[in-house]
Amino acid sequence: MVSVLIIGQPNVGKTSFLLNFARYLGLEEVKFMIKQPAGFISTRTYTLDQAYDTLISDDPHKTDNIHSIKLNLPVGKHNKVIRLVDSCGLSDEGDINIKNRKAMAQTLQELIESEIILHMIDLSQFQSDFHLGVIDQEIYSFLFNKAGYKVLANKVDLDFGFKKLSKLNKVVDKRLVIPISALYQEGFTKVKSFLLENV
Ligand SMILES: Nc1nc2c(ncn2[C@@H]2O[C@H](COP(=O)(O)OP(=O)(O)OP(=O)(O)O)[C@@H](O)[C@H]2O)c(=O)[nH]1
Ligand SMILES: [Mg+2]
Repeated sequence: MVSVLIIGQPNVGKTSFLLNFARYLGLEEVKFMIKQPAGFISTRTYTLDQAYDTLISDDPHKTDNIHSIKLNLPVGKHNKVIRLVDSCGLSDEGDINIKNRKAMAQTLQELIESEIILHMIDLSQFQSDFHLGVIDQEIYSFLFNKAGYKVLANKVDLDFGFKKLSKLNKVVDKRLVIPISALYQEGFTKVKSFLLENV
C-alpha cells in the first residue's frame, strides 16, 4: 500500500488535515495504527468528533508518534487505497525532551520509506520574503525534485492567508504548492487529485 506522509513543523495542522480529509472522503470514524517509539504497534478507533477532541491541540508536539489510517480514494467504481500517515512535528528548538526526539527520529524514518510526502507549512507563521525557516528549508531542499512531493500551504482561511501565500510562492516553486485550509476542507479536491495521480 502506498504511504502518504504528512510532515512539517509542530502545530501547523497535520492532524487536523488527516482527520478532515477522512471526513471529506465520507468517513465517520477512523481506525489508527499507532507506532510507538519503543517499537510496538497498537490500534485505536475514534469517531471523528472524539478524534478532534483528543488528538488536536494548540500545544506543540501533541502528536508524538506515527499515527496512520487506511483510506480509500474513489476512482469511478473503484478505489485506490493509501496509508495516510500523521507524524510528530520536526523542530530545531533546543529544549526538546527525549520522547519527542525519538518521535522526530520516527518521522525521519517514515520520510525515507514513504512514496508520497505532503509537507505542511503554516502560512500564519510564515514571515520572510526571502527564505523558508530552517526546518522547512531542509525538508524542501531534500524533496523538491522528488515525484510525489507537495507543499500544503495551510491556514489560508486566516487573516493575511493569501498575502502570506504570495510570499511563500516567491521562495518555493509555486507549482509544488497547494493552498489549503485543513480546518474548512479548502483545497482538498486538489490534494485528492494529486494523490490519485501519484498512487
Ligand atoms: N485557522 C486554522 N486553524 C487551523 C487549521 N488547521 C489547524 N488549525 C489549528 O492549528 C492548531 C494545531 O493543529 P493540529 O492539527 O493539532 O497541528 P499538528 O501539526 O498536528 O500539531 P502537532 O501534532 O503538535 O505537531 C489547532 O488549534 C488547530 O485547530 C486551519 O486550516 N485553519
Ligand atoms: Mg498533530
